[in-house]
Amino acid sequence: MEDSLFAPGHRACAGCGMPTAIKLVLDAAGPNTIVASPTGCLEVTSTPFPESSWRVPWVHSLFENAAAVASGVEVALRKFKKTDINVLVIGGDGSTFDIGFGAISGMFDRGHRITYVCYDNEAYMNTGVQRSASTPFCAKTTTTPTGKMSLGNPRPKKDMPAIAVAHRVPYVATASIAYPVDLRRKVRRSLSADGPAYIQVNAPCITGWSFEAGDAIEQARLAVDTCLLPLIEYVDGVLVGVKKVRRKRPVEDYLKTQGRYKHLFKAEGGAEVIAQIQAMADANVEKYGLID
Ligand SMILES: Cc1ncc(C[n+]2csc(CCOP(=O)(O)OP(=O)(O)O)c2C)c(N)n1
Ligand SMILES: [Mg+2]
Repeated sequence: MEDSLFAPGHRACAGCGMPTAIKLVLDAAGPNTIVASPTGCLEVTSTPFPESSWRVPWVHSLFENAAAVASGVEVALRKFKKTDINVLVIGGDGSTFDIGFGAISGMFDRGHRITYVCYDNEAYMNTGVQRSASTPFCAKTTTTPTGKMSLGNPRPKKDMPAIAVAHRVPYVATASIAYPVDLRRKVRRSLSADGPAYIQVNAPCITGWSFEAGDAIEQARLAVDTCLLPLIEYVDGVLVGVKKVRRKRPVEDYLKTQGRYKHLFKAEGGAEVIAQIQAMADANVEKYGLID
């Protein structure tokens, strides 16, 4: 990884899935790339002053406006006829699903040639594992604690890819660090789209999800193999790509390996919740044709 555009020496937790996602995205985009990132784990761990892991030009925005900052960069490049430079936003789920959502919607609507990559660790990790709209149903976070009164997050995960498709942008995809060839291909394809693109990369968080050290890739693979994370691809609003699941695994295989779901195997009502989560996975199979 010495020649990676995302240099080693960053301060992400040992075993974090995010740096792998960032390396794969930058590898695919290449050196002719400018990145804007909102506040979050990526920003704080990759740029402890005066050091930086970024080997491409990188700008830190506010939490809520990375898509607006990138929009300005893209317009300036177009004005100067520098149309061979990729403009990326790489941000967490908190800024993508919640706090920067308005700026993203505007970026999509104005039609900028920008690929927006969300590294999705399913909570506000940098500030201490608070729930975001990306947090899955009944996962434990510090703002959705578990106990007699609660089995964790009461809401299902917001369907951001569907919201991106609803903006009629030319390219939308989900991706996984467990499928690097697929991920890199999707980034390249997004960059040749004639307009905004959205790619959501599942990025397991060892601290917030609480799994065995060294298991980030395995966690990412289990999310796909249980059908909780469909790997899908839309071009001009049409579903053109679905990664088929050869051997579907029960959701318990995923849930039981993570501390954030531990309560479901002990508390009253936990079995019903697991059945509900299984039904969500089964609905994905139906909706996207995940199994041949
Ligand atoms: C407007 C605003 N609200 C809240 C914060 C505090 N804050 C900084 S990072 C962060 C969490 C980021 O979550 P996410 O985008 O999911 O990235 P992660 O840390 O999980 O990688 C929060 C709440 C902020 N910087 N600005
Ligand atoms: Mg997050």
